[in-house]
Amino acid sequence: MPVALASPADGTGRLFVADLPGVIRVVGADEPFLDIADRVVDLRSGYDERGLLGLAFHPRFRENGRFFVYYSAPLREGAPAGYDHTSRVSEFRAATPDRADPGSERVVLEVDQPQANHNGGSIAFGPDGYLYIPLGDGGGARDVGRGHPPGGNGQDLGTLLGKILRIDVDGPEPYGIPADNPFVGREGRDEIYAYGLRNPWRMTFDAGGEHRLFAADAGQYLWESVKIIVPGGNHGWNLREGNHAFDPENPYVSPAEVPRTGRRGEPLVDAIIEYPNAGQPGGIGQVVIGGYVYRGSTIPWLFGRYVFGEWSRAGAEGDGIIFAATEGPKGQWEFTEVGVAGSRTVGAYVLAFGEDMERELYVLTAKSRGPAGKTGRVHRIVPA
Ligand SMILES: [Ca+2]
Ligand SMILES: [Ca+2]
Repeated sequence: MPVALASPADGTGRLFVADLPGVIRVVGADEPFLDIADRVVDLRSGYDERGLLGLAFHPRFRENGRFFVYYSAPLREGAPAGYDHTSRVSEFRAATPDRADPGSERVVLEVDQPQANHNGGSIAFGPDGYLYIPLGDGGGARDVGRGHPPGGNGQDLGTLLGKILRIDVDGPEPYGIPADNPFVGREGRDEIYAYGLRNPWRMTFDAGGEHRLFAADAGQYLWESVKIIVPGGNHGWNLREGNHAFDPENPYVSPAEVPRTGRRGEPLVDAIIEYPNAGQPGGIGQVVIGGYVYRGSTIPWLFGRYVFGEWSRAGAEGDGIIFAATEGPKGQWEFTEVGVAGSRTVGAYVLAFGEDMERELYVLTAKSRGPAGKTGRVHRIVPA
């Protein structure tokens, strides 16, 4: 079940794919690059949001062999009672160009997870050389319940859940805090880069332009959205679901009055893309899947557009969709479905997207909802 693709700047052009149960493979190679399945929680075969969720190569991987993974580990000792598991970001090193050293693990950061779902995980290095880590609101639904404080994790600056973090993996161990992180010297955990996220499932930097950070944020029941992440910004959850108001006590109806500010009077950042979930009339699909701004050369009409996806139009058949969005004059992006070989769907669940060193794009799919089976595929997106 491929959920992340990464390509190091080592001149080889190799594509590394993270498989949910805990294996990293090089496309075209027989042997795994790294197998840490025994360090990942036991996954439920039918559906699971836990697993090996992210992979990022150090910007100087060619010289230092360092790379980072995000995975769901068994609940650590000392975690709150009744929690589900612990999210772990670890560093590993390559022993040879083709094989990582599984004994080289250095745990960088751990976050206890009250529920199994909403784990984010698509770690990425920014153009500033810092490591960005997306984390969902802890899980469950509505950002309430065990492990969710009054008002929710997304709006609570005292927790790392419901946030995007930014840390320095080249400074002191286990990690350093960039001096210009937005909550250094004021209320809020210093690791926080942005907040108010529900489940940022797939986050990427634009390889061109101003290198903006895009994150899809999976909605609750009504609204799927994509956000451009603002440093220190409050992206709304759970005061908002997408750009609509949200009421955790009445989650199937969007309240008429949309909040404009958070509890400290700070402005809420609007999503750039929003569409209705299939749970409401006219809905498009089940879960938004974050993609990339296309900066490749083989599909000129796509250049500068944000390519993203939908896990499944109807849910049961794995009829995923690919979209392309174009930036509008007022911060709202218009998007349209992209046909795939004459079809409106890719014929499988869309799980994630990937980008190679030439900035061409890939779509990662599976025909099953869970990690069982061998239907996972990595497709290159090419001109029709
Ligand atoms: Ca969780
Ligand atoms: Ca602080």
